[in-house]
Amino acid sequence: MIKFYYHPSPNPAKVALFLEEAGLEYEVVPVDTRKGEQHEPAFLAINPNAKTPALTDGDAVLFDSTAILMYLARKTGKFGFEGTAPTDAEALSWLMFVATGIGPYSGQAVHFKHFAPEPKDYAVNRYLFEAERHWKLIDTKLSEGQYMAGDRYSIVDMSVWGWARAVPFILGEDAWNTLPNLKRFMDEINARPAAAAVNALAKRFTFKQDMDDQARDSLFPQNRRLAAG
Ligand SMILES: N[C@@H](CCC(=O)N[C@@H](CS)C(=O)NCC(=O)O)C(=O)O
Repeated sequence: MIKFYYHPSPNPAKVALFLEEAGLEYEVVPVDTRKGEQHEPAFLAINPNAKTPALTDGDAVLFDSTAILMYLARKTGKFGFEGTAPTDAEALSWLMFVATGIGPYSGQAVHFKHFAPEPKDYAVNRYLFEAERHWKLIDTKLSEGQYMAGDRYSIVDMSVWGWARAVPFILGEDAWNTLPNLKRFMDEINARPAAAAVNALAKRFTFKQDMDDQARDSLFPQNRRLAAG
């Protein structure tokens, strides 16, 4: 049976949506990253990068949400794009744009905006600027069709959905007013039973919420070097 290493944050959410949409059976293994469980040896044996999500399927061991989505699409024959048709090429580009643009830049925007110590104006401006630019590109793409790959619901949409749920936290509470096509897309996906199941999944577990010393040390271990002087 598939084992899904999960935390209720954007990258695992993409995978949770796939698992629910595809109706796959899976066992959830919660990884409480604010308690440092991502650094435990048993988890590092599955994901040496110490981040969620990860997934095992028999002997197959996967980490990185985009790799997992591509694997599951191949395994099930659902929600993927395998060929070299122009639409498949375009979908692949957008999938990687989410993996290498939306995720890392929005993640850093959140880090500097909400968690980094002062002075941070330069970093906040850089990452927020890029995150806003990236989300505008997604919004424009979604003005051209129902989904990221035209009229086909795919892993690109699941990838966008995982991160877009955090748009107000990333860009600000009024962000939906500036991204109407993304808002339309989110309303549509949020209405799907699979999205409701992902929301229910988060409620099955009690993950640490406090951003206290343990959480900061677990999520931002680089700060130990600053403290050491
Ligand atoms: N490229 C990776 C990034 C994974 C990632 O950053 N995961 C976050 C949650 S969205 C995490 O586990 N953070 C805990 C940490 O950084 O210690 C992916 O797409 O899976």
